[in-house]
Amino acid sequence: MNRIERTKWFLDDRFGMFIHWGLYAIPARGEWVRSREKMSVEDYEEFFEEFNPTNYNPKEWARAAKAAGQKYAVLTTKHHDGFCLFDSKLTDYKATNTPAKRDLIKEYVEAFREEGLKVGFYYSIIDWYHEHYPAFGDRNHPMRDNEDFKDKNIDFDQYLEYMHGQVRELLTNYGKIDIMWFDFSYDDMTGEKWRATELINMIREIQPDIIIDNRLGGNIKSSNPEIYAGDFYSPEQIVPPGGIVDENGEQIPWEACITLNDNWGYHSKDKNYKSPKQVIRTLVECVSKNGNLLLNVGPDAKGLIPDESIEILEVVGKWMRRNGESIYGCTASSLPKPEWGRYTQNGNKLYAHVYDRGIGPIYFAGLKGKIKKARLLADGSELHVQTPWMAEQYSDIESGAFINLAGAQLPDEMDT
Ligand code: FUL
Repeated sequence: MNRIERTKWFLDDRFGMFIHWGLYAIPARGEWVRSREKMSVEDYEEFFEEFNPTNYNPKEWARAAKAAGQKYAVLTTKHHDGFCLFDSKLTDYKATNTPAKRDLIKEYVEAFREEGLKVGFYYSIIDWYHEHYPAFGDRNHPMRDNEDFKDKNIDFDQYLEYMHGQVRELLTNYGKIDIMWFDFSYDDMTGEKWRATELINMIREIQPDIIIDNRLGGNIKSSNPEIYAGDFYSPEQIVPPGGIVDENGEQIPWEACITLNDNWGYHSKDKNYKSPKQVIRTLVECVSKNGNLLLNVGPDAKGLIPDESIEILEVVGKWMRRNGESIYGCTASSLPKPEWGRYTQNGNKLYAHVYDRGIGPIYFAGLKGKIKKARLLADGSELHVQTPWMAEQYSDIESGAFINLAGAQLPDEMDT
């Protein structure tokens, strides 16, 4: 399988749930808390001893994702703090050794599969816990200024063995996995420092169809398959203007990952949530540029997705039930970007996402005589293709068409 074949389902599905969950849900100040607050091993250890998410029910997560119209999910199996949600034989720093005493990844995989969703693993190649992960070589390491760690005997190869070994475990012990989402290479850490090519080859051997993100390093925009570093590009907190193409101008699959508030991991004080309408527009924005949206939730220490997030997902789901056809299987349109909103397209069906309805009919440049019929997607009702009075005096009327939205009921969050 090549990249195009591998990513077919992914680009059709368009919308997924990102889940950041780990010990950091207890301090509830985001997933970087250990580094940002330079917490010592001992300080952080408290959360390990306490971790007991009694409300963890991944079936509920899966149902929330499905009801929102999401088709796949990606969960943090290990974030930068090194804590493993899965029962790794290679470490004691794992959920089965906390009061939780459960392999949280196993339950996640089973629950999401049961709901018919595709399953992805986030795995951090950064590790602030492992004794052979270089504290002084990583400007984000919590121990970076701690003199005790300065001359520590680090054998990075041992860390690489561990990291590769854990990826092997993850892809061997949980059945078929659809996405491997690595995070992240930086600065001078080119892919080879992580032995990325070897890692990717191993992954392909175990799970030939899996798709892999680009964060092991390497240049994803290169058209040379030898140095090609993953299946899709993963812009963070941004929808790349103009989409993403390689050096030959070919489309590269991409997925924007975006938070619902301003944090990935649970943050009890961060109430800066996006509105459902902003989320829907972000999803449309991605698809209108040939991309996916991976929308994040950060469950709390008990294992519950915050109510605010659930409420947003419900509204998005309501919109998706009526308008999902304009998202799934859709791509960018080759038509020029309209002044009033965005287009998505599936074959000869064009979807007009109208953000600014204005007054009077809306104008479709370049489509004169090409619109067979027009329907309001939300309820299937008929819309009229109509040339307004005196339209012949408008400058580019020759090539365009008008659709009258008068009388169309467009509820606030359903303005497609
Ligand atoms: C970043 C990480 O450092 C964040 O914590 C988060 O996981 C995000 C998706 O990727 O690079």
